[in-house]
Amino acid sequence: MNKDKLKIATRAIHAGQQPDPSTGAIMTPVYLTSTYVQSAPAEHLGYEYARSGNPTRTALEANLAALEDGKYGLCFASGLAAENTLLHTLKSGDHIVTARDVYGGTFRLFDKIWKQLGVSFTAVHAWNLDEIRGAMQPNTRLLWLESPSNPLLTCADIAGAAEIGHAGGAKVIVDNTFATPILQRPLSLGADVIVHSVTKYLGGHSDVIGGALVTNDEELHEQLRFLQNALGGVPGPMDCFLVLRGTKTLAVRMKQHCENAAKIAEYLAQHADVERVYYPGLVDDPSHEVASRQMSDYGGMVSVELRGDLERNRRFASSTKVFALAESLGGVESLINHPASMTHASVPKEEREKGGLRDTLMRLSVGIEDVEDLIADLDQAIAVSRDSSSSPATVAG
Ligand code: LCS
Repeated sequence: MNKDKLKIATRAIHAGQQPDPSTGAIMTPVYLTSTYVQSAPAEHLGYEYARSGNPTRTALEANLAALEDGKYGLCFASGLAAENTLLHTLKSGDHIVTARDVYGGTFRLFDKIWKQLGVSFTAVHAWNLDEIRGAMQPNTRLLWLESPSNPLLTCADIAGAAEIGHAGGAKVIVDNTFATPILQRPLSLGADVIVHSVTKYLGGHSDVIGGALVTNDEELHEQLRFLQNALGGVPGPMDCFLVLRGTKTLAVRMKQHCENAAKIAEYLAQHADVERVYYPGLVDDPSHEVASRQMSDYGGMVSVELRGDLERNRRFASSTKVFALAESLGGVESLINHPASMTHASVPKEEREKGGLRDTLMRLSVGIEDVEDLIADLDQAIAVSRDSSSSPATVAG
């Protein structure tokens, strides 16, 4: 049986993992060790020091690479550590073209860290290929996409954008955190590197922070592997174990996230109090066509604005009982988040608005609870939020 040909739900459970040769343990052990004994100087079993390598991490790196149809995977202490390591392939004078609508921390990394080090960037509406083409410069080294994007859920035409990026000599990066490899595999669409916050769907249970990079480019992988060790932003073995456990159920979880999110998007779209729903699965969503072409389903994230002002929308976010008001996403439990004051507070208001992110927007990470309970919860929160006497003093964040 050719293991490379196994379907993704099978790969999710088995790739990168064999029963432990010494005991037969079916689960990859958590190798809680910082060093490995050598038989003679520089003679060892492939592991020297746990920043450079750890067998639990090796299993996760192989698992994530297999899920993305990639040859090489590398894991990091967080999604931002993965991104920052990738950005270390650049030098002063280089330029990035980035989607405007990306996770606020990604924007902050470009704007507050790398810009000071001489790496400039141009933010574009990545759903518009002409805008991407117009932003490319002779010194553009990276084209950075996030699709679907956080939090507006816009989708970039990855194949079209990759052609433009490559024609300009840039590597094409896709943050695939929202889609996961179950719904979208950007390497097959022409991307050079996939970025993940494994904190989200890959981990899936809101109990771990982690990041990953996957590529098919051997030379780039060797450079990234050097940087992983030289910069040192690696995950611990227990975190790798938790993510390995998470990916085993990724396929079934994504099915339920998608099914629930589609029903919630439909429910919100027909509600008289709703100003706008953002969900690529809705047929009239601007990203529906491109999402249908490059994704197998539309994901578990839905954004919404209720009619009325910011206070009304804040009351809504503070009134849900099953949806917890919190940062993060992609876990089994449903969360609600106010991007302007929480996940995207690090993006200046003017920049947020240029990208179409309004202060009234709320983002839902739809979990895998019974969807009837989720809809009933949103329904009561929308009703409560009509009454300004229930106004909370502040929104957490
Ligand atoms: N990429 C995307 C698309 C993200 O949503 C996040 C975090 C990151 C990268 C960074 O990953 P981390 O370092 O947190 O593992 N997104 C968050 C969010 O929307 N709420 O809290 C964190």
